[in-house]
Formats: sequence, structure tokens, C-alpha cells
Amino acid sequence: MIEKLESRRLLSSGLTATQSGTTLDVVGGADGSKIVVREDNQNVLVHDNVTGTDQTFAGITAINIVSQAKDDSIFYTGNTIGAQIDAGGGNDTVTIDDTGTGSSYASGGGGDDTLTVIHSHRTTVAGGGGGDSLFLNTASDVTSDSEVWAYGNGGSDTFVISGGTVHTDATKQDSVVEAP
Ligand SMILES: [Ca+2]
Repeated sequence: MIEKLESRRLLSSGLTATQSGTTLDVVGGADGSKIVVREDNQNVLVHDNVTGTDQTFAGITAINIVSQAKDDSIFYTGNTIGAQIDAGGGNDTVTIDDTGTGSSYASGGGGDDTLTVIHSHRTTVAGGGGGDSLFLNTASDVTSDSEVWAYGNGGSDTFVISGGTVHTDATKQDSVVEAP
């Protein structure tokens, strides 16, 4: 089924997914959301892991994912689109898997966030304020340009790096360790 230009549905967890033209905006609920977004050649599945509800969208070229102030979890994977993700306040868990030509940007916002890059294609993650943990796999077995840019920003942050090329803003208040 092809979605029309404007499609909006409200789920009971408060999570919304709205297609405007070829842009998809996913917004978490006020009580904390568990959001899974999977993009495959511009077809997108949005899974609400609180309600178990799925929504599908076609012809997408841009994806924004925003969650609110409580503790949220966001998982994103895509092969042609990089998502723009802002987890906002709270202690959030954001996981990125850029498996193709898309390059995601994810901000943890305030709070102690955990950001994980499973596969990168020039992916950028920023912890924001708070003591953040960043797990960065830059293995080049999946994408051709697997560098990661990782920013801890304020607070004492921990970077765990699995090989490859990682650019960080780590200072002496942060710790950087190689994954075993
Ligand atoms: Ca946060």
C-alpha cells in the first residue's frame, strides 16, 4: 500500500509517525518511548515497542526521530537514508546501524545517554550534557566509508572503540578504551 502525502496516526503510547511529502517525522510520547525505525530502499517501518504497533511508509527520503524528556530508547537502521535523531532529556539509549549510503546524526541531549554505532557510513553521534557512554564500531566490512565522528560534549564520557577510524572530542575528563 502506498501512503498518501499526508499520513498521521496517533498510537496509545503517544508515539506519532507523520509523512509530509517524502519526509518522515517520528516523535516519541511524553512518558518515554521505545522506537524502532527500519529503512530499506526508501521504505520505512516504524515499530512502537511499547504497544507493538507497526506503521509502514513508502517513498521516504528524509527521517527525523525526536523523543521527549523521559528515558527513551531509539533504534535506527537504514541502507539509503541517514536519520536525524534527537533523544532530548532523560537517560536515553540510541543505537544506529547505517548499513549503506545513508549517514545518521544522533544527539543524546541532556542526561546520561548510551549511544551505540553498530555500522557506520560517516555516522555522527553526540552525547550532549551528562556522562555519556559511546560504543563505536567502525568496522569496514559493511560500508565503504565507515568513519565515525563521536562527541561526548559536557560531562565525563566513556568511549569504547572497536577498531577503524573514530574522531572524538575526548579530553582528560573522558575515558577512551579499545573494545576487547
Ligand atoms: Ca538524553
